[in-house]
Amino acid sequence: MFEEKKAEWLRIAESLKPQLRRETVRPMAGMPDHALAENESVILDFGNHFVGRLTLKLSSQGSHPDAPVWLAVRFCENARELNETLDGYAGWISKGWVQQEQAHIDVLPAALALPRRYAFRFVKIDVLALSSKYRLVLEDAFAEAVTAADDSAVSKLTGDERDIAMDRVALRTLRNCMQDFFEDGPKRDRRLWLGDLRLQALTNSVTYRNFDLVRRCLYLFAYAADGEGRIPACLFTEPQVEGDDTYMFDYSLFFIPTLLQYADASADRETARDLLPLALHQLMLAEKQFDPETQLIRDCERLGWCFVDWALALNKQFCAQAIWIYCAEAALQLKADPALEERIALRREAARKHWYDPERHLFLSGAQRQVSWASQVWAVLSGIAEGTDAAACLDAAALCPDAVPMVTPYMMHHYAEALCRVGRKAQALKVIRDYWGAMVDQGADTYWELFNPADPDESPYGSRVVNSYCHAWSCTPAWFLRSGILEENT
Ligand code: RAM
Repeated sequence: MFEEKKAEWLRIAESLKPQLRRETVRPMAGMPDHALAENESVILDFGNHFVGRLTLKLSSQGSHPDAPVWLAVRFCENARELNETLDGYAGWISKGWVQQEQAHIDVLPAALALPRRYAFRFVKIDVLALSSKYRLVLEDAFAEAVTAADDSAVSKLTGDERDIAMDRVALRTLRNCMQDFFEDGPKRDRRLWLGDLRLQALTNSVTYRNFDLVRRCLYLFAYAADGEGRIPACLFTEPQVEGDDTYMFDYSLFFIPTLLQYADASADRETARDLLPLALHQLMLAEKQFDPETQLIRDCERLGWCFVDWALALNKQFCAQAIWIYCAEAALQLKADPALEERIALRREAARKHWYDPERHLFLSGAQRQVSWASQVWAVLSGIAEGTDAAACLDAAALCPDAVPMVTPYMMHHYAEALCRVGRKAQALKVIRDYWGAMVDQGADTYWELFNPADPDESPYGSRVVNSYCHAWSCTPAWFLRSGILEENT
């Protein structure tokens, strides 16, 4: 499907590939004031989070080096990573993501230019071996930092100091994820994911306003759609653009609101027109998941069939229905369709009838009738919860200790947005200050992929050593603080 369009879509995407801005940065602290002996370590602190390539200028002191220098170099996005180790790693994603190198240098002086791009604030250098006849001098350390973002495009935020600090960290997060495309995290996975793109594009529209980059990403996804026209959850761009063989019910559908939001923010109606058939096609593909009798979505056992949040215990059935409605509403804004409007109404009604517990004011999910925060949030955002039920279900979740909690900034974004929807703007601001503000209090320069204040070791991957600490989907405080959504009269 859409095969005849693919070459042109790729051409457009590649024509929008950004020129990266480059800046040379040096450590603000940690450069050693003496020549290093075997087994010594140094920690260079670059003073902020950067994405780039590191060069170390090395020389020697003492006799002519009679053995190679053997170094280990470790890159850490924040200070807590400095104490983490790969020993006994039992996570289920590749430990190859941990940002470390080893190098042997035979001849000094030398410039050791590490070839990989890293995301870091701290660089730890361990001198694993020298000979006793010489010491190692670290003459200089610098990195060429890269981003597609133009800092000068962003206006200054005024007002509450804590909000300004939260906004600064949010901007840094988004900026450092803005590379050849909107990456989900410059440490990991360094890929374009649709769920992340949606929130990046939203925040970009009130900050860097780099609409070409959003447009490029929309076209990359369009090109990466498979033979059935299904948009993958994420894609690779190297060695050539290729969709990942991972599909998520919600992520494919989020192409629709992402396209709508882009068209509204950039006023580029032409792209919306060009990609509309592909966007609407995602709704058609989702039809298979519905029971035509009940108008309810069928649940699915496959882990990750629908993402919603990284809470492994979360049942996604209700959220999937709600997200379909949310995306179908976006489709209506792109193109009026009375038949679709009718289907949305039926599915809202079916969801209410089947999953609402009016006594407890809660929306349930799955055969086990699970209570989760996510279901209440999506009930609000989709309009399944209406009138006073909307605020009531959010309140009821707070009173339900067994409700499956939210664990990612991605889910917390949707919670804060749901609070705004029901007019609880002050509460939304409090949630943002408590949640993202707590990361700032813990010294974050950029926001993390995952933050559970109740469990600092939480990781969806079985080990926090592979967690990412500059993660796209957590950049939205800048959107909340700048878009006007928190203002009382909006
Ligand atoms: C992880 C990444 C990414 C996210 C997916 C669903 O692999 O954190 O950002 O979108 O999960």
